[in-house]
Amino acid sequence: MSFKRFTITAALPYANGPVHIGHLAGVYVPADIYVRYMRLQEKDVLFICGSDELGVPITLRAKKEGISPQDVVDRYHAMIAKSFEEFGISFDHYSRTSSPVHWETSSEFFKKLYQDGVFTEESSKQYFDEESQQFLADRYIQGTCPNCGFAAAYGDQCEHCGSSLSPTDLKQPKSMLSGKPPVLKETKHWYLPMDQYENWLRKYILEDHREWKTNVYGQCKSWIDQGLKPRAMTRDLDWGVPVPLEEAKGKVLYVWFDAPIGYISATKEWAKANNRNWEPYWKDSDTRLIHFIGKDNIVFHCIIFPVILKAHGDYILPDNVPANEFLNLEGDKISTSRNWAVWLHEFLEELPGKQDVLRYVLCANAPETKDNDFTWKEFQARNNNELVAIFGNFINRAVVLTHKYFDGQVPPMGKTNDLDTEILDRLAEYPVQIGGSLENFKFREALNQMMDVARMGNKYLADTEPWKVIKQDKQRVGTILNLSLQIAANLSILADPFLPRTCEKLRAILGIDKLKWADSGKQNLLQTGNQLENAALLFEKIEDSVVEQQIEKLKASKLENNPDQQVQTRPQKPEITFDDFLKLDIRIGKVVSAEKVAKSKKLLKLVVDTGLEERVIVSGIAQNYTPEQAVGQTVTVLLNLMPRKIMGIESQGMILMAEDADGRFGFLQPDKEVKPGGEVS
Ligand code: B3M
Ligand code: ZN
Repeated sequence: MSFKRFTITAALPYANGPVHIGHLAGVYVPADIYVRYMRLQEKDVLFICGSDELGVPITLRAKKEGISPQDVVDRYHAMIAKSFEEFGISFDHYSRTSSPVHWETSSEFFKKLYQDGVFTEESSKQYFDEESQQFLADRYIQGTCPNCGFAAAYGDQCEHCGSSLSPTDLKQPKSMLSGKPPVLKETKHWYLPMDQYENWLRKYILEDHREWKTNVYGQCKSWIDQGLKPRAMTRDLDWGVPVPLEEAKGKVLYVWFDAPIGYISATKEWAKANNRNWEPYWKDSDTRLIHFIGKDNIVFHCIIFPVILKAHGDYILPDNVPANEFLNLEGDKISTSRNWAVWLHEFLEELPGKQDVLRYVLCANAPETKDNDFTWKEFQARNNNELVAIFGNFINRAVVLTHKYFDGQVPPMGKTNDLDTEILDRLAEYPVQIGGSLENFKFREALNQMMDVARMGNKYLADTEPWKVIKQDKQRVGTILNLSLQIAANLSILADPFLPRTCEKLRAILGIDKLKWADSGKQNLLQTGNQLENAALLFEKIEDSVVEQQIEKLKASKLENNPDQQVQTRPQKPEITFDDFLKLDIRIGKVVSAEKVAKSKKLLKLVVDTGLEERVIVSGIAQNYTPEQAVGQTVTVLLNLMPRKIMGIESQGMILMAEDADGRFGFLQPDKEVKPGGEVS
């Protein structure tokens, strides 16, 4: 089937934190590459996204930071939108689910389904906090895990043993709002009867969309084969779109009901701002709807949202959902709470101008079929060995030689030999190959093919050696350079979806406007006599010190965010012998001076009088003590801990701190004065 227009969506990121490289690699870079490619093909394509600003994830963050949910979403929406813009993620519209159009649209959607009798109504007993007079979301209940005995498991999951739970599975449940045991109370909700759509889903996905990526198809199949259960589309919560029913006062739409509808609301906003009609993009059967998402969102986009759309009846269905797996960081799962991430706003500050490098590395190593790992060493290697040594080097040589021998003017293409013809034939094939890979969502493969064009150019220059030929045959050199520059002009099209900023620079150097995909493969993109600008370096080498600094920063984050410190009433560690204990040299010390560690929120650099000498110790207490408050404090020091480098500073020992389950945090101090050097035993 040939489609007339394309509605491309990228998952709406929760506005409860900034975005990191995992988001970019999994969703936004592939979506943007695809969209840019479609635009180069002059397709009617609409690229939609926005911030997901409702639901429990937002209220949890607000509670943690002690601010209102509105403040949370205002802060992070602005931050996220800016990061996307900086990385060239070229949305036609970036909206937010707190927008009035969205509230109206999702509310109308619910009403229509309700009026058509789609929902089933069910009452069930759920945990209620009598003190704060509200029902508790799963994440607001903590208790003891029935499987492993961990005391701080959540109502939906135990983060200690990983098992997924229901709130009523927890032993000794406690409300996180009041700290009191919650009571079970009857509440009514509106359910989407997923079970009734099982056969329809089997046909829609398992029969009609066998072409979906195997990871996506497999997950859908296993969900369907397990048997689908009705799912509540409403929640007892005070942050969300109110359920538009008299009898549902105080309830809101489930965030996974309203969020995908956010794509539609955003389309309406875009249409209004651009004087266009939104409806064809969602209702005409010749529109192709594609959702770019991460693997944790597959069930919502492939199963629940399509059921909602189908139940409504007026809408087209997703035609493909090219979900990616996850990106890990330096061998560990990316985690917001442990601050184990490369945050985009920090990357922009610390590695300015390197947006395309990150886009490149994340695409080259995208978690398309399995989880992948991002390492700073690989980032450096791909920049230096690929972008600098292949892409940048080829362009630079072609342009510099043209300046040297032809005053920067494109020389005429003379008679071609067999090698030239072979190169030109190959050049003509690349757009088809690359386009084919892109259309199949094989972005890594497409990137590699694009780089093959640059590799071919480099090899051509190495084989033809214009710097030698110039001595006897300037005309031949003209042909070689013309051909090389035509390859460069082709790259300005073929690389554009991947490296948009670089291609803008490249076009400026070549003195050409943005071309179309249909132009690529041709050998006459540059006119003879066309004046080139001076060669500007497209990429620069990244030194060891730059990536080492990033690695150090991550190491420091690991030390600061030792998960053991965050766990409440952690079970006892394995027994040790008395001799083990005697190995520890613990003494009383006094803080002589203190200062903040640059680029760290949590670290202070302390100089401590240990009775033996004054030592530098780096300690993760900056969020609890200012340097002024730390100076003069009596502290307990583990003296004989092997020195470690933290953020480039050698730390000689460790200050022992006490922290309880409520987050109270303080120095360990003797109740009578003990002088520095006093031993703890
Ligand atoms: N905000 C979940 C996530 O960020 C969710 C996606 C919504 S897409 C409609 O993983
Ligand atoms: Zn457990």
